[in-house]
Amino acid sequence: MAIVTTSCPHDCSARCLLRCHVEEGVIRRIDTDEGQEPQLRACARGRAYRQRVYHPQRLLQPLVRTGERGEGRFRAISWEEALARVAHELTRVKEEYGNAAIWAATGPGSLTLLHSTPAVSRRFFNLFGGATFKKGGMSGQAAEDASHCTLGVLQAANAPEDILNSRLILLWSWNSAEVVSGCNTTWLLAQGRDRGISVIVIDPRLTDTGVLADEWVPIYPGTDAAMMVAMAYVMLKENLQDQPFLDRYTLGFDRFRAYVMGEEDGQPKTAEWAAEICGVPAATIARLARLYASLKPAALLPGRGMQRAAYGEQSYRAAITLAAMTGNVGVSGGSPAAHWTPGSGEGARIGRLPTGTSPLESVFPTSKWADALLGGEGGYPNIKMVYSVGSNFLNQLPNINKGRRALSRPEAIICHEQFLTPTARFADIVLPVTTHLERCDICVQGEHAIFMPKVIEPLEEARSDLEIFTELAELLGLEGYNGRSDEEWLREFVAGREIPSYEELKERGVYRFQRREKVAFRRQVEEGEPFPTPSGKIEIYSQRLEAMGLPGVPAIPKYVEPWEGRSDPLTASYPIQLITTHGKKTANSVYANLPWLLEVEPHSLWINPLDAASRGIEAGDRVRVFNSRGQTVVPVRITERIMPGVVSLEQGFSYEPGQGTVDYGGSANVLTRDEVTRVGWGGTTNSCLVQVCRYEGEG
Ligand SMILES: Nc1nc2c(c(=O)[nH]1)N[C@H]1C(S)=C(S)[C@@H](COP(=O)(O)OP(=O)(O)OC[C@H]3O[C@@H](n4cnc5c(=O)[nH]c(N)nc54)[C@H](O)[C@@H]3O)O[C@H]1N2
Ligand SMILES: Nc1nc2c(c(=O)[nH]1)N[C@H]1C(S)=C(S)[C@@H](COP(=O)(O)OP(=O)(O)OC[C@H]3O[C@@H](n4cnc5c(=O)[nH]c(N)nc54)[C@H](O)[C@@H]3O)O[C@H]1N2
Ligand SMILES: [Mo]
Repeated sequence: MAIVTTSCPHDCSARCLLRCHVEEGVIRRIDTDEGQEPQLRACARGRAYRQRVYHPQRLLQPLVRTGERGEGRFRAISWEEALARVAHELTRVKEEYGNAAIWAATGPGSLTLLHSTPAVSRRFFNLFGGATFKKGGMSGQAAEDASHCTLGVLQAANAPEDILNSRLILLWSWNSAEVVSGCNTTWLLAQGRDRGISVIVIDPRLTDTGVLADEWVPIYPGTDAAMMVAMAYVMLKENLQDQPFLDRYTLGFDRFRAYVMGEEDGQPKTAEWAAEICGVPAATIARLARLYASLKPAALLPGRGMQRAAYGEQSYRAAITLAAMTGNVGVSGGSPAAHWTPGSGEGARIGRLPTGTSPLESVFPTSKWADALLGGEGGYPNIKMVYSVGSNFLNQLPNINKGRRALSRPEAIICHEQFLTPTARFADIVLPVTTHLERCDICVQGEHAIFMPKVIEPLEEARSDLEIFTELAELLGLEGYNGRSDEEWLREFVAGREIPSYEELKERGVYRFQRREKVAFRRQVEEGEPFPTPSGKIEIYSQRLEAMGLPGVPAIPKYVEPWEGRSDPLTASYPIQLITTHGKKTANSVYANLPWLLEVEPHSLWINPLDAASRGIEAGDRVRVFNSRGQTVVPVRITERIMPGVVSLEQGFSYEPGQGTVDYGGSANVLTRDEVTRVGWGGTTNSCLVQVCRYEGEG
């Protein structure tokens, strides 16, 4: 049996090592790195990949719709016919309505250097004369906007292993034991804990990361900025802040102080004030403030759940401010508390498929895609055709019931997919795509690159997105889309870069880059280099935000009361806050159909025993979770691992529509609101009120 090493291409923020045991062209088993530490050890999802490649529901032939949109009735057609139809529709819509009428719905299905779903589509549509793209991330948009206006960069963090130099780690909305963020983050965390570093988790749920920590601090969703501002109050009141650091490196701290002390609005932001809002006892807030200000160096590591919310910018701005107040920016063992995702910013070390530039600037906010298709509202481009590649937007973007209505509008919907996802079911033509195991590629993340050889031949008629667009480009007479073999591209990506040679990468399988800078902003703090902001300082007061003058976006970090939070009048009908999380069984909507992974933990709604009891909900029940936008029926898990007043549901599971607005698949987005954060149009799925009741069956 041959052992072939590769990795995964999906959107989970890690690139680990998979070892495929192949016999006569068939994968028999997949395991992972068992070598020297630090390993690139894969999770259960990667190791279960055999079940995904050979899944009985894999799409292996081009399909054309025969039933109504969404019904799921299709007939197989030849590639020749399928591509001719797609080319015809592209030409027709372009001629009748112009390129902006095409929504190129690209998603993160594959995030590698060559077969990248966003890159292959952008390259195609840029040659074709442009298309409309969605704008504003679901992932970390508000965090990025906050980091950019405060620190001048979209992302920044110390090297992952630097947490071992910390004395205190505050994992704020961060669940690295389940939500992957680099290969070894949790392994490092476990080592840190064993060395006696204090680890504290602040999260409405006791996650697996919380289980590993010394302390779990439950907090109401959307209220983190209130707690952080109160920590600042305690520090100022007791004179615990690092004033020399603030004087030297920050801008506008006095204005923040005036807000915190109540000089601005008459309300001192005391621990008691925050306790009312966030549900964390005042004594705990004060204790954490003293701890963070005294135990140094300390790393406040923010996750993204708290910013995928109304006014999500504020929690990150407040976190960065606390990091500055405690002098933890630019020091080993500290953390700037900025947005961070491993794997970005590494592009310069190795090439990738060039996308060219768009001849057209046409966008709408990601969460507003249904409004754009429904037309009228918002002045969005008038969409007549949807072309989806590596995206499951109907299931993954908010307000599925509105989305479903919107999908009756376009004249044509085309989808490249591996499975008949909720989105693909609405397509007119579905084109079957290979998995990464059936094509060759390279992936990069953080400090390493992994060569991804073709492990097996493509199953039946599946083709790569790149092949599909190459053929379409030929049919449409577009020149210059692709004149190279996959291997020629990969050679070009490696040539003249840090990796010595293509052959060496192929031979070794994994290449570890030289680590560049271990401590973010070290030069700014040690050598006096300016921060990359307009003032050269950490902008606690941001002139840029002031100039924008957006409602709910003050120029200094403040707690801004969220919509669909605990004080919203909507609580009269929908009294419970729903958070929809990323989980260990899935990478967004990928893997949600693998039986092996459901054995890890069944899909369920988490609810506190108090909330269950007051509703007559018992273990083993199914519940109906609902609000004005929709309802979903799911099994319940009654557990003290979630605080009262909050329920949680892992996102990614497939929409299975019943009558009206009901879903039986436990799909989170039948409930979520299609609203965006103010600065950069980020997702706000965690600002969502619901009611829960026992499911008694229909009728
Ligand atoms: N296994 C796995 N890994 C993944 C992914 C995946 O689907 N599966 N997805 C990848 C992608 S695309 C992304 S964008 C990232 C997402 O990474 P994150 O956004 O960080 O992940 P989430 O699970 O949404 O949120 C993290 C934690 O925040 C908590 N939380 C929610 N709301 C609040 C709040 O208001 N305050 C506080 N303090 N905590 C809150 C949640 O309970 C959760 O435990 O993960 C990446 N990694
Ligand atoms: N309620 C709620 N909703 C959320 C979130 C949340 O926290 N709460 N998180 C959001 C976040 S952060 C993200 S990033 C989005 C992600 O949501 P999407 O952008 O829709 O991405 P995925 O769910 O990763 O879906 C990728 C699709 O690509 C397909 N695919 C995989 N490989 C390939 C390939 O090589 N080619 C092609 N053509 N297709 C391929 C997969 O089968 C899958 O259907 O979800 C968002 N949705
Ligand atoms: Mo994401």
